[in-house]
Amino acid sequence: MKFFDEARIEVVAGDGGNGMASFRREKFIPKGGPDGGDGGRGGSVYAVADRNLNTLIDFRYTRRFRAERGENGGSKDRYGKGGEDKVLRMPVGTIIRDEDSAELVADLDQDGKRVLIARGGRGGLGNLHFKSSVNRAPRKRTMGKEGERRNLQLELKVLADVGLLGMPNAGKSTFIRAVSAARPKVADYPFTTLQPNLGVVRTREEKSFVVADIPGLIEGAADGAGLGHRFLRHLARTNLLLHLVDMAPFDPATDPVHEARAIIEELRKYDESLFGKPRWLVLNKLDLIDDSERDARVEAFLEAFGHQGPTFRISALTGDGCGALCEAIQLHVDTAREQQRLEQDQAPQGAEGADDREDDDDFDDDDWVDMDDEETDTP
Ligand SMILES: Nc1nc2c(ncn2[C@@H]2O[C@H](COP(=O)(O)OP(=O)(O)OP(=O)(O)O)[C@@H](O)[C@H]2O)c(=O)[nH]1
Ligand SMILES: [Mg+2]
Repeated sequence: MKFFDEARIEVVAGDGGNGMASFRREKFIPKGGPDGGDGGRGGSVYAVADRNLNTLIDFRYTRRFRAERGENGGSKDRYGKGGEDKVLRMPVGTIIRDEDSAELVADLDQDGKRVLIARGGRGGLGNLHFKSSVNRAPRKRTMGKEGERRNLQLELKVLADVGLLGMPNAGKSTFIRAVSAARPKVADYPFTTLQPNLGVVRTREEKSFVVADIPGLIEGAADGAGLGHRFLRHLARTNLLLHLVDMAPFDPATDPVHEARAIIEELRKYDESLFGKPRWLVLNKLDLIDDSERDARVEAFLEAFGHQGPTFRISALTGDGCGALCEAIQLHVDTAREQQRLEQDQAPQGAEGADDREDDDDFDDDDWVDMDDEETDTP
């Protein structure tokens, strides 16, 4: 599965309907007043985050989306019907940018979030509006405004709850295979994983979390060694990092403590906020260590490495300890999500830029249309 997904689309909101200019004509009222109604507003285009979607593939095929035009106003005070809105469903995690201005239009980071991406044009005014004591028979009306038209760039940044960190060969991909349905390639050479992979771990029927498996890091990654550290950006939105350590390296000269410290150092160099995230230590490949030695090796490692925080012992290959680890992760993720929900509820509402744009209600001079300049059905 490709981690990053992109698409380019064009959205076109509906134009507003034109205002009408007409006069009442009734049998015994020879000179009726103005009765031209307003045009309807053009439909707008909205983007809505939908957690049931997980790719932008739909937007690769259909690239142009239009909302309906507003109807023109009619005589006899009839208002034009508003055009229907167009609603585009996108996966949670989609980031929408204006391609021309590079402006961030929306970050659909929560299920159900709805953002206006192209505003429908306002309907024109009928001549009914221009009646005054001095002008009882106005012959003016206005045309509907054009709907907004935008070129947008969509980028899906899948939201993983947990990120895997570790040297190449630590067993990250083996772990994600053990606990999820994801099937990244596993092999006994470094840099098997070249693209991030996601796995959904289901701990109960209604409970799950997403793990991101990224390519391994090595000492000097910040300076470009190995694959560099650019894949760390995929972990920016996670709530928890699992630091996998190979406790039984193939080469006996490799010191797990040295390797583990190197990872922490790369993390520190990369980004303060990633470095500050909750990080759990996961000691892997314990099946390769003899029963009689295991406890002593683990204790010696912990003492030398000095990790503060939860530590787990597993074998990604046999699955030993993976169940308990996933239970603990689920609990942590649930708590973090609850915390985020509380913070969101407390945050001031309506900070969503695009939805708050001023209603463009003013008509410019050149919007005026005089009935005398055009063919109409006036008396
Ligand atoms: N015996 C044993 N072997 C393991 C365990 N976990 C992983 N391995 C082996 O270690 C090797 C590397 O595993 P991967 O899962 O590919 O490691 P990785 O961390 O994803 O490596 P990169 O993608 O290269 O960064 C493979 O040969 C696995 O079979 C374990 O718990 N026990
Ligand atoms: Mg791998």
